[in-house]
Amino acid sequence: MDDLIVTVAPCGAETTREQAPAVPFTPAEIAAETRRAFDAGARMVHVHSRWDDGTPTQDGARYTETVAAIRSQVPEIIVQVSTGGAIGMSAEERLGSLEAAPEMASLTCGTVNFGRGVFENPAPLMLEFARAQLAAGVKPELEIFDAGHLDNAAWLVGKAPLAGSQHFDLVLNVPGGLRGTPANLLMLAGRLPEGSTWSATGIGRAFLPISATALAAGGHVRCGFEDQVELEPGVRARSNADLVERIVGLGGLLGRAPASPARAREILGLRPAE
Ligand code: KMH
Ligand code: ZN
Repeated sequence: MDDLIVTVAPCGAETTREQAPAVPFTPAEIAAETRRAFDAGARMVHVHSRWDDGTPTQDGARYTETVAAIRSQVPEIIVQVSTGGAIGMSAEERLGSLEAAPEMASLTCGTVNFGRGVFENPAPLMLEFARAQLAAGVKPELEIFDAGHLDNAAWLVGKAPLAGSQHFDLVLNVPGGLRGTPANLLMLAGRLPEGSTWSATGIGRAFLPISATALAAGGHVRCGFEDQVELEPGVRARSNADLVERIVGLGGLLGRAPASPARAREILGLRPAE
């Protein structure tokens, strides 16, 4: 079986308890959901921090606390923090998450309409974020929400050369971004630089078609309450682990099995865990 890296995105910045009653907010809740997701086969966690009432925050101390809780419960998992935060946050605020000393961090490669708002990532911000991540020894995950973002990523890598291979997350079906169709995913995957690694994220109803296409095409997959709250139309996921289990099951049918944590780090060009 070919190696599969499932990333779990347990809460994001936007998902509410009305949408997903089990969405975790506190460091302990996020760590417990991450443990269940790891046991189901997830090998990386995309972390957003929230205050206890669910308000999203990029506060460095809160991220440090959240990442410490995750590492104490799930020492093997790859920790990737968000630098996207929530719409309307300043660049300085968004970079607060790097204080948690993650192995990886997200880096969105362009501005995109995002529901009723605009997720702003102009060129100077992208460059500032790339340089901050390089200086901190953090590997970026280049987030692609639309086709032009791949051109922005190539420009960015020209200005701030990243060490080693590039890793992309192709995010489809954000309202305002590229629609979540298999054809769109294959178009993006076909345009990635030689030697890149990639995962795909199918937002909402694009969960199954995008995940299945990525698995068949050799990509990795991200899922979790940040991205979808239903296992299939009309069937709520009870936990992040339910979503991970669905991907691992689909992967098994398609000849893919969860990589060991050590192999996942090797594939992504990360240092072995201590
Ligand atoms: N919450 C979105 C506005 C990221 O984490 O880098 C941005 C986001 C992307 O979630
Ligand atoms: Zn995110």
